Amino acid sequence: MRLITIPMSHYCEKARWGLVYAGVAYVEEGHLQGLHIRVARRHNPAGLLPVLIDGDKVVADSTAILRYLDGPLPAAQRLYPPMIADEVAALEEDFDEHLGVETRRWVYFHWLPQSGRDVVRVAAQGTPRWQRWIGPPMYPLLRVALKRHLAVTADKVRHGLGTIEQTFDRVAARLADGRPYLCGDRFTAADLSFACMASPVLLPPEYGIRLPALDEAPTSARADLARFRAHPAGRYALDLFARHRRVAARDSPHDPAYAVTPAPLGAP
Ligand SMILES: N[C@@H](CCC(=O)N[C@@H](CS)C(=O)NCC(=O)O)C(=O)O
Repeated sequence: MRLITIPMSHYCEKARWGLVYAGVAYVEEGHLQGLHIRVARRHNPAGLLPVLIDGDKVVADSTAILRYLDGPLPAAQRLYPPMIADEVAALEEDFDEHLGVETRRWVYFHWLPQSGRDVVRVAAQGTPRWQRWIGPPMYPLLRVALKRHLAVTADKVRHGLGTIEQTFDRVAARLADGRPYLCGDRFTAADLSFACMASPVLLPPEYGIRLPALDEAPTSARADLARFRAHPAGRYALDLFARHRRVAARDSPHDPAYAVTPAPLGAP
């Protein structure tokens, strides 16, 4: 299978995690944001990534990809267990459509003012050499385009922080009865999606590309990062990454010059 991504995207991380979880061999084809458009539109009229290509099948959207991969899995491993499928789907939809949109806006708000070299070094991991080369000089343009495209304004980010906090509080409240996972006693697409959609405000070390450590993050972002990491829901998401995000080293888009030590494999 081929997974076409914007490597930094948390929706693409969701698809990547799904592929590794399903034990499927795949090759990732990453594109720097802005330079993804032509290839994305070729497969998905909406121009959004991730897109999974399996022979002549084209599956666009991270949720559709997880569902596609889930079909053949043994019952005990399914991310959408039939008995609780509606509950899982409702949580996943909420995380994707609200939490994920606001964590993405938040991350761009803090990272876009950084230097093109620093941003592209992270964002262009796993992209073609020419994109890594052209990224820094085209960054001033990219910054303006992304800011406008994603409506990255101080007001919206302030409002979005409220959405992130409320979602984290709801997740913590769900877990407060001692259940091991959001929908009970097994790992589902709701957990996977929460961990991915929360990842921009947590920067988990097991993410599919190397994300900056706390002391490499912009100063303006550090207080929020520390607060979300310490929140019970943030700790939960970080723990999901540590225990459930298996690393497929061969297919990972890590740039060797910016490599991360793979996390130990956790039990599913
Ligand atoms: N609902 C979609 C959202 C995908 C999405 O928003 N992808 C972003 C990357 S974070 C993208 O492709 N943006 C490019 C664009 O808007 O042109 C999914 O779950 O796959």
